[in-house]
Amino acid sequence: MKTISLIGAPTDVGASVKGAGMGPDALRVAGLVQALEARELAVIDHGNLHGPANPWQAPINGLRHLNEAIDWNQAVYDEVSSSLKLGHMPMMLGGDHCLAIGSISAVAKHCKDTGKKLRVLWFDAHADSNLSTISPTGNIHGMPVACLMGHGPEQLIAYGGYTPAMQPNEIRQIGIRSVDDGERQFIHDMGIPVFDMRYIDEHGMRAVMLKALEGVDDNTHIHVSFDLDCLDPDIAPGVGTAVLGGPTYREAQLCMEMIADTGLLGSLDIVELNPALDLRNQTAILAVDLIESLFGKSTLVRMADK
Ligand code: 5AB
Ligand code: MN
Ligand code: MN
Ligand code: MN
Repeated sequence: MKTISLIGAPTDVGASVKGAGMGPDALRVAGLVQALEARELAVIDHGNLHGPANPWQAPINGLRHLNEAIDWNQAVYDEVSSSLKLGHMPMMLGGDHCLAIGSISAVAKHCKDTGKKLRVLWFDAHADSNLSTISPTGNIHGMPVACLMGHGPEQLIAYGGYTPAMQPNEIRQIGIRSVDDGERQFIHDMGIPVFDMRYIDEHGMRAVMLKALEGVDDNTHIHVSFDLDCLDPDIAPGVGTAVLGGPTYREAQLCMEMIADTGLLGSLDIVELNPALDLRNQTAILAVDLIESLFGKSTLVRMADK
């Protein structure tokens, strides 16, 4: 039986909208543990990590709350690493998306140590590829992809003891529709593969996921970093930085189902849920619904083979 470690990281130090710190508990209230147990998974809920409070300060040298982000990511790195060492599947419950620096650094180190190939599937409305010099906000939740690729403050780029944690060819970004000018250049220069909303509109989600999963094999560890603002705000209003025009309910389900079919999911982040902006916890409930599909709950009724 597969064992899932739930790791709550209740902070919004990387954002400028308050509330993401309540994400882990809203997911628990929405029935996350029970839903996973119903999938015949063993669940260990490690509760919530502890870290510095949000000092709510303006950015300094283009970075808001750097020291707090360093500490939170160290806590996430340590907990995700120990979960992986035990052979469990870590599920990091954010919290804002800056926490993916710690979680993916731990996953990348694990892959390096065990000789696995890494494939990160980054679902997001945003590219999260800002640098302190180009970010319009200084918010570190807009910078995790750049940090993981070795571009960022030195304390955020080498949790595993080396940098970069990840190469551009190890990530696929899906659902992107809000990119800052500086980020556009960075993504281009780095060669990060992006399936933006226009690409999804033109080719369809099935084609996108087939491409995003191209090249994975039995030795691949898939990490899903799910920023809930990837989803259309009509179905997922409980996020701090909503952007019109995201994937529909069915498109999102299809993504989860196609990942489940690979059997290669190794770790997961669920981030950017903001219960203070949600309506009757609907975004958390939707997240749990999608997670069920990611773990193989399928509505598929097979057509009789002819
Ligand atoms: B999220 C913005 N690009 O850098 C910035 O929610 C938004 O983790 C970042 O994707 C959104 O502040 C970060 C304007
Ligand atoms: Mn994000
Ligand atoms: Mn986002
Ligand atoms: Mn956001």
